[in-house]
Amino acid sequence: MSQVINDDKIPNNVHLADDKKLQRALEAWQPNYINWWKEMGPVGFQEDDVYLRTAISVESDGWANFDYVKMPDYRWGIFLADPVKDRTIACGDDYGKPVWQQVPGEHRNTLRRLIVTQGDTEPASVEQQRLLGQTCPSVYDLRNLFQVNVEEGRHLWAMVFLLHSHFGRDGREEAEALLERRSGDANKPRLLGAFNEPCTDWLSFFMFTFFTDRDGKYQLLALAESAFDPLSRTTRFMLTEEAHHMFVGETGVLRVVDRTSSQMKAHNVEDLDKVRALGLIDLPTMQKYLNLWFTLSLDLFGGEISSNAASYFASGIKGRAKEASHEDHIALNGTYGFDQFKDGKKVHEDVPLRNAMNEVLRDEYVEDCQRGVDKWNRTIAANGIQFQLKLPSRRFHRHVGIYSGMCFDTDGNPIDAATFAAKQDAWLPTDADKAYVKSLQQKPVYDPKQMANWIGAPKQGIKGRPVDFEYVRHEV
Ligand code: BYC
Ligand code: FE
Ligand code: FE
Repeated sequence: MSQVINDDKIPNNVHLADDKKLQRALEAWQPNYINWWKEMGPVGFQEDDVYLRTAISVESDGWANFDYVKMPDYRWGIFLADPVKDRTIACGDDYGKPVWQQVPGEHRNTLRRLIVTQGDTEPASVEQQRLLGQTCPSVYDLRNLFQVNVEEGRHLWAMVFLLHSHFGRDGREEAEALLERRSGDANKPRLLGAFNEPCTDWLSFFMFTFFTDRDGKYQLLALAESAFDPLSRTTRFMLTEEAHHMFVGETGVLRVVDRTSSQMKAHNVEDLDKVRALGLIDLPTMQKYLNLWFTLSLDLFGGEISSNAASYFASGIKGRAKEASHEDHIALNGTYGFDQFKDGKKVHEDVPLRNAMNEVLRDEYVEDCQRGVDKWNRTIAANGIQFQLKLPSRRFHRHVGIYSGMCFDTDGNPIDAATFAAKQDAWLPTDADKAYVKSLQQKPVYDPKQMANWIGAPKQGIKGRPVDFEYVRHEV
C-alpha cells in the first residue's frame, strides 16, 4: 500500500491534505460519525483499552499494527489498495477499455445507489451487535467483537470517502443519511433485510459473521471488478479486513460445535434435554440458527433474475467475483437455468446469463459456505458424534427473488403455508430456543483466564499473544 499518512486528523493514503475541500468535508462529517459511534456503538466499553489492529504502516504485510486503544480514539482512516497500472474494464459492453477515475454522468445514480447500499450495511452491523459485549463468553471473544465493529466503522468511512469525493452535494447528503438510519427501526430502517434483524446472542453473532459477512466478501469481490476504479481500489482494501470477520464466525461456530459434541461424547448423552442440562447448545438448535442466518444472507444477493444485475454487468459497474477466472467477460451468449414454481408446478426456465449475475455470485457464495460447514462436520465426527449440519435448500425461507412468497421445506420441495407453519418450529429458532441460548449468556466473562461453558477455547490467541491475554482492560 502506498504511504499512509497518519498525522492528519484522518489517516489516509489518498493525499487528502492536497484536496482541501474534500478534507474539510470529511472533517465536518467526522464528529457526526463519532457521535454516532458513541450513541450506537458497543455499549459499556467506550473507555476501555482494547488490543486492536489498525492500519498504520506501508509494508504489504505490515499494514496491521496491534496496540491498546480506546475505541472512540480508533484511527478510522481512508485506505485504498494501490492502483493497478493501465487497468482496463473487466466485464460488459466496454470490456478492455480504460477504467474510469471519475464517475460517468450516465452511471452516477446507479453507482451512488450501490455505494450507499454497501455503506449502509456497515454501521447497521455495528448497531445490531452493540449489546453483545455485555454477555461475552471470554475476553478473547470480546476483543474480536470490537475488532469487527471498528472495522465495519472503517468500511463506512470507505464508502463515505467515495460519496464525498465523487458525488458532490447529494453524496454529502447520503453520507449524513448513513448515520441517521437505524437497524431495526420501523421508521428509518437500514436498507437490506438481514441488517434489520436482531443479533443479540453470541450464536447469532458467529452465524452472522460466518454467513452475512461472507455476503460482504462476495459483494466486495464483485465491486472490486468495477470499472469505477476508486470503488475497485477501496473494496480491494476492505477485503483484507473482511477475512478476519469470517475467521471469527467460522472458528466461533467451530468452537461451539466442538464443545457440544466433545461433551456429548464425554457424558455419553444425545437427547436434547440432556445436552441442555449440561449447559451446552445442542446441535439441532445450531442447525436452526444456521438455517436462519444462511437464508437471510442468501436474500442479500438480490433476485435470481435481475435486470439491475444485468445492467450493472453490462456497464462494467459490478462484475463477478474474480472476473479474470471466467472465460467470457461479455456474457451475452450464455443462459442460466432455473427451476421455477408456477401454481405449485415446477417449470424450467433459461434466462440470459447477464440477468442471472446475482445467482452466479450466490452460487460461489453457497460453495464457500459449504466448505465451512464441512469443516464443522469433520469436528463433530472426530468427536464421535453422529450428526451433520446441513445448508438448507436455497429456496427455503426466502424473502427476495423468485422463491419468495412461496413455501418450501429445507430440501426445497414446495409445500403449502399450513404445512410450513406446522413445521416451522423444527426449522427455525423458536422463542424458546432463543430464550435457552440467551439463558447461557447471562453473565459476561471478563476474567481473561476463563471461558464460558458452552464454547471451547480457541486454538491460539491474537497476534502471537496467549489465549488468556488481557485483550480488553475492563474494570468491573
Ligand atoms: N433486502 O433487482 P434486485 C456487507 C431490493 S454485506 C431488501 O434483485 P439487485 C456486510 C433491491 O434494492 C454486502 N431489499 O436487486 C456484511 C431492489 O429495489 P428497487 C452489502 C432488497 O439490485 C456484514 C429490488 O429489491 N453490499 O458488506 O440486483 C457486516 C429488486 O432487487 C434486498 C451490497 O449489497 C434485500 N436483501 O441486487 C457488515 C453491494 N435485495 O431498486 C457489512 C451493493 C434486493 O426495485 N448492492 N432488494 O427499489 C448491490 O449490489 C445490490 O443492491 C444487491 C441487490 C445485490 C443488494
Ligand atoms: Fe464491512
Ligand atoms: Fe465484515
